[in-house]
Amino acid sequence: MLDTMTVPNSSAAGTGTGHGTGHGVGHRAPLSHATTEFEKKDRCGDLPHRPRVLLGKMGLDGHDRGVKVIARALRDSGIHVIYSGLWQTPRSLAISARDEDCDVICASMMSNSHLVLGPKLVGELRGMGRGDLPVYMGGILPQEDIPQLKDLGVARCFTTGVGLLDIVEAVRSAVRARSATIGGGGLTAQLARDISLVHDGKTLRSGAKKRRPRRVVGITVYPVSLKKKLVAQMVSEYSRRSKGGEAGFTGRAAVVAFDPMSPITSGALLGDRLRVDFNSIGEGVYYRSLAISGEDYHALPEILELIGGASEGESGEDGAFDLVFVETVGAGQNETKIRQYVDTTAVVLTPGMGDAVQMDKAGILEIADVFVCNKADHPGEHELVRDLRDVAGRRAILETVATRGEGVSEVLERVMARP
Ligand code: B12
Repeated sequence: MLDTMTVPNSSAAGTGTGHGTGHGVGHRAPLSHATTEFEKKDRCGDLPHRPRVLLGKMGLDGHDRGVKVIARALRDSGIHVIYSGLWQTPRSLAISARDEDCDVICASMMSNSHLVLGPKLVGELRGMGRGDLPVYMGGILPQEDIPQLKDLGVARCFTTGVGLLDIVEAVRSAVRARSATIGGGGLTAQLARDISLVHDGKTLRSGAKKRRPRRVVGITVYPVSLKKKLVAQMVSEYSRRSKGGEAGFTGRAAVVAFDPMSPITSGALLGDRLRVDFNSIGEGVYYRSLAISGEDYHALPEILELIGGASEGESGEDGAFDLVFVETVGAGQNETKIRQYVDTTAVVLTPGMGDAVQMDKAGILEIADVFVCNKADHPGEHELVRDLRDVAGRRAILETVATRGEGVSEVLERVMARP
């Protein structure tokens, strides 16, 4: 069995072929072949917990090929990977790592800004009380810069050509058994740790405050839709209204986003943060990604209470989390369990999703309190709304174009209203 990465095209391995040679396209692999092969295997089952890795790129660096190859290899080794996307700042990466309770940050640097941004990331983590979190850095790192990066606090450096199994091993070596308390890490870091422990069925520290948030909204999709962008927009809108002192909008908003865990490796790719522009949303929002098998939401009630209790009694930027969105894995017609855990369920649909007969089948459409037709600017929208009217009864049908923020306020108002 194959237990390595094979890269038929040498340029894909990033072995140093530069732009001068046409980006290294010497020999083209046939399009019928994947450029990489990697055996899916749980390489982390022996660790105290599934490693959680934040993979990110800081600064104006658009080279995302390598980071995607790493993300897949880590996922296919049983690791939970949170990919933050491009154009992150040292601060946004540090916040993500703290909120997601990661074991390690893997920063991929190809824009020659490693000597500036790497140390800044280390500084941000220390400022947040999570200086214990190791920063690994890889990509185009000249050998002569590596001692300086290490002196400035970067734990490990990797250069192009590093094997994927070596990266998996490095991530494994960063995993330490989780302590129940995080000294000096502040309320949010502690909340993140509490959630990890509860989600993994481990013992929670005594004295953790618990309170169910004022409003818990489930957001699910059928069959596929851009719900993440919609949630990001609603969170932004909530924050704006709450800061403006609008009646009914108090405290802060949080998101718990579930993604599927591989039945083969137990790995997961938690890509939800990609859709949320944390640089503009600010730090007030707590966002947490979690992997689950099927519809196993057994830990959700306690997680919700921990979020609600975490900042209870605090005010302003540190105020309590009064609204929590729960994003489900979605896309299954009979994915209906989430209804038991939330106050209101919004089902997000998109035009062109299927014929009207599908609408009459039992399942996800029955649990909707609100229907949201997203991508309402796409062909087939009128037909979707017409077909939905036949099954919706008195339930609201709202239209949004989440990418432009259109219709978002109406959805937020509807899900906040008491049934
Ligand atoms: C493909 C490529 C591109 C593609 C990018 C496609 C994409 N979506 O990613 C395109 C054509 C768009 C591009 C554009 C540019 N590129 Co270019 N590009 C490359 C090239 C040829 C290969 C990169 C690659 O994909 N490798 C394959 C992947 C699988 O490997 P990898 O990225 O190296 O990742 C591996 C390892 O490095 C490691 N790794 C990477 N990150 C991390 C992180 C951690 C924590 C760990 C553990 C490991 C690790 O693991 C991966 C798997 O082994 C390199 C040269 C080279 N041979 O490296 C230049 C290169 C990276 N590009 C370069 C430059 C300058 C540019 C441009 C600025 C050119 C220009 N003037 O317009 C633009 C900038 C684009 C942007 N928006 O940022 C320079 C960077 C120089 C530097 N930093 O000092 C390089 C090195 C070329 C050179 N020799 O000058 N580029």
